[in-house]
Amino acid sequence: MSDCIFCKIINGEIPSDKVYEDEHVYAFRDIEPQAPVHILVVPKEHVASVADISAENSHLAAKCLEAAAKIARTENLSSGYRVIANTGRDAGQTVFHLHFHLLGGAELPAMIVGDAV
Ligand code: DGP
Repeated sequence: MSDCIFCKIINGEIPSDKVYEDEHVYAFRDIEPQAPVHILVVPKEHVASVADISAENSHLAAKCLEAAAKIARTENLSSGYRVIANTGRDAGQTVFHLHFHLLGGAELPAMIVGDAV
């Protein structure tokens, strides 16, 4: 999608601190980190949110989670991490390109990513 910030990051139009890339997935460090390790794992194909996952594209979500597990190993998050997909306005989703926040590197607070209600 031409006006999607994450599509522009994937295409290289906007710079990012890339940590992982494969055929289906691109992962980069969040610009506003909320933990010592805060990485966004996104499918290269534009899917707006978890609400748009279907039988046709669910393999992309699976690829993202597979990549998240790999990245967690390379980032040495063996003591634990959190994977979050804010979905829709009430959940605080601000970028409507499916993304999984991978957070770790410290003991995480109960609420993280997006404002607590
Ligand atoms: P969410 O609120 O779940 O939609 O998370 C969107 C995240 O995207 C938020 O933590 C900040 C991050 N973000 C937004 N714009 C950029 C950007 O241009 N570069 C990077 N690296 N992260 C961004």
